[in-house]
Amino acid sequence: MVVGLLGCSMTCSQDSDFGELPFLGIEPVIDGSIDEWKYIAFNDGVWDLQRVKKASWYHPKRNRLNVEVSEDTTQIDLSASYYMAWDETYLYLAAEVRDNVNDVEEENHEPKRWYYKDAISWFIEAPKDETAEKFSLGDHSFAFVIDTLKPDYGAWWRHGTATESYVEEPIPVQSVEYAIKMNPWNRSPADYILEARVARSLLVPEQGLDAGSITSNSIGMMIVHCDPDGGEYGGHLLIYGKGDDDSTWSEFKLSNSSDKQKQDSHAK
Ligand SMILES: [Ca+2]
Ligand SMILES: [Ca+2]
Ligand SMILES: [Ca+2]
Ligand SMILES: [Ca+2]
Repeated sequence: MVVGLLGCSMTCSQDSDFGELPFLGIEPVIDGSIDEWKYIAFNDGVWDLQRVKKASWYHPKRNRLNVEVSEDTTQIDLSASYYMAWDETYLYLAAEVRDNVNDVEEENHEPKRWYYKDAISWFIEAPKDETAEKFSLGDHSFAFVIDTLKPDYGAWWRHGTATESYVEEPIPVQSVEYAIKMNPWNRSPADYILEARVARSLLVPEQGLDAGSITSNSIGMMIVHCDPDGGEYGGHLLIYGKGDDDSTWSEFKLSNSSDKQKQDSHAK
């Protein structure tokens, strides 16, 4: 639907309205450096609050950056580039982030409360459908807390099943790998690179579709980037969507793995 409006000149398909997630022909090492695949992945530049404000899905109550008393009120204190790709086994998810405060502790901590901590979550509906749902079957959130101690809740999965919505649990350890590199540019101790991969088998509903059937389909996607900076609910960048209603998430296509020509052009 709206992805063609995002100005994603680098990786958008020429002949459709979809954003397109490239197929990775290499197997990245999940180590917090994304140089080996960032130039192949989908990326549409740097996002911050100023850019989100101009997007069609912007809502001031949901999209906000807290400016705490101790912070420089003239500065945007969070900006990020996101990278996404896939192969037969995994979705690859990464971000390069400039931040001013690393904040992963909170008074009312619960494992599922990644949204009260520095965290990035990719909301994915697979396959994308036309029904407005909130974490029913096919809806997923893969959230990564930017805590280098990698606690049990550091990689979190909110999803739906055939009978339940808002199932909250850690991403099964055998289905996820992630790495966080702090201060990668020697600019701020709160800057980070997140590199992750999640097994696509998690996207397969308990019944119905098999793993292969989503390769030719489109997925819905939204990114939620949380930045509390010591505040309560804190800052949230919502990108490509408006919230838990999956009908607001933007549509992305998983590019055809055999389309080598397109991969080559992405790599340039
Ligand atoms: Ca890497
Ligand atoms: Ca911040
Ligand atoms: Ca839906
Ligand atoms: Ca932060």
